Amino acid sequence: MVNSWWQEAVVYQVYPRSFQDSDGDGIGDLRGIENRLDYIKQLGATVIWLNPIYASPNDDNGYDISDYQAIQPDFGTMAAFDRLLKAAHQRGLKLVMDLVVNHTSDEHHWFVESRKNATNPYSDYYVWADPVDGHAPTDWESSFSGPAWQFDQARGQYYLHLFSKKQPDLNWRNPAVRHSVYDLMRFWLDKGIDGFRMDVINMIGKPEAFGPDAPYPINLPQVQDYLKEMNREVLSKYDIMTVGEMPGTDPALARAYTGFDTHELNMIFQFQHMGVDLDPKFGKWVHHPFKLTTLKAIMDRWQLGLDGHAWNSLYWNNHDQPRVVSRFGNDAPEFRERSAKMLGAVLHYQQGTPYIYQGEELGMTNDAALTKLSDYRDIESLNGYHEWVDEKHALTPAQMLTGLQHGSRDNARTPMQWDTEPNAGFAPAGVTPWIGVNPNYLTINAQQEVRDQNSVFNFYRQMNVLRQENPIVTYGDYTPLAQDDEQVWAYQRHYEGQTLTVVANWTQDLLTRDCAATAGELLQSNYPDDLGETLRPYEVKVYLK
Ligand code: TEU
Repeated sequence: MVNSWWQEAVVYQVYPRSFQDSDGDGIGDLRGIENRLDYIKQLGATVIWLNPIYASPNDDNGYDISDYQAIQPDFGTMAAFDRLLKAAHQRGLKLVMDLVVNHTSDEHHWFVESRKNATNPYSDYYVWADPVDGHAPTDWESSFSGPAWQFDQARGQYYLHLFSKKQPDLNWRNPAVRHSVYDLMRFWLDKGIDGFRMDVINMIGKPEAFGPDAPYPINLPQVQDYLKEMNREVLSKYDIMTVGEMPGTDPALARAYTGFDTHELNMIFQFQHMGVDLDPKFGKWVHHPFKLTTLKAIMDRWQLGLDGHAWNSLYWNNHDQPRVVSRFGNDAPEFRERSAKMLGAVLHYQQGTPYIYQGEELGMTNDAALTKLSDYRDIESLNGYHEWVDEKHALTPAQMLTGLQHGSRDNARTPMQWDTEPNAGFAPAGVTPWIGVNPNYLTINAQQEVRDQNSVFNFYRQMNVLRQENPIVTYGDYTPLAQDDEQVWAYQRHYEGQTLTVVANWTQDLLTRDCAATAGELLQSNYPDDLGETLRPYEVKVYLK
């Protein structure tokens, strides 16, 4: 165990487009974030992670970067960034940036040059391959529908894009690419930022040759070589935190990437728990029921598998996931607050660094007003509709629209709900935000929740206070209890003679369980009193002994 500041941190994720518009263009911006730093501080978060704020043609909301050393004009200027960083640091808040270097925008000058011919200095910066029998070299599909290869007339070759065709994959086999990336990392680190969240960083290793047997580029062994080199050349020179976004990774691999003695990254974002409700054929577009025991078993494996060796990142939500209270909780008015608090507690009392996605601390829900295709902005959602409805005719428009309501990333991207003013206080009255405001902002908003001692906000704030006061919350080990229980999630933590017990009812039913009997003093709960063995709907109880 290393006892580093990032293990004791609570991270608050800000999606800049949707956080706070300060200049009335309907798009959130850096000045808006600066104006809201005190709110984040009040919540008790210690680190802010910003989604990409770099220059981008916005095919994928900033995950397609055309200049890593410039600020997206919609968000402000470099001076505004420097001011934000300073203002955060003045409040004792650290700032972590998104690093998107599996791919760039096709409008990045590296790619503009690269596609001209095979002899220029950037020709080998991307993953180019010759056609095989007049076709793409492999049958890989892009994450945003359609083939992962795009034919380019000028070069007479295909380029690889694991995401949109405006996101060509960089060729990490080329040392010049790696050193260009290290340079841009130093640019930001030398400004004093406190770390990076690394986008799909386990996809940067590509096979040497492409053909029917080439392995899909995820977790190839080269990834670890590159990360070790990056650590040696850059990361190890700064006191920072790093978290790699790594779909398709299990605890054993996570230990390889983030083990305390590994010298690669500090943490990863794993995806196994986000897979529980995916349909085998249609993925996130068809609602798939899951069992609580499945979800618990996944989280137990991560808790037990990393304990003492590596460090978990704990998340239910981010800008790619539907809202957790609508997904794993219950967003009906009578259960929303209780279930949001229960979900928060079950996650935050596990071992690891918790990540709170903007609005999660308010119990913000999926947006029931996203009913027509034209309500959506997200490239994955729009392409998914065309793939499943227009091309494959596998889902009807109505089925797909229902799927989008449950699964679209736009559920997380509707504007932050600050108050009951028009546009929920996100943008001035009369302005049309880039994506619609969830109409439930009149009842779910920060202003009311900050004032109300029983709000979801104040429950999260209290969790953060209790974490600071009780090292067991950070460092305790994890023992699952009642693993076969389909309705209750219970576990214990142990640390220096103390025991912390969490018991949570995941249903809207009244249950009776005896595991709370000898658990000690009630540290936190989402009900005003303790009925002992009785568990009310979505009740969570946290005991300390
Ligand atoms: O996401 C990568 C990823 O694996 C998924 O979460 C993705 O959003 C999608 O659901 C795949 O089906 C990262 C970013 O978080 C995401 O916003 C970007 O769109 C993506 O990379 C490409 O940069």
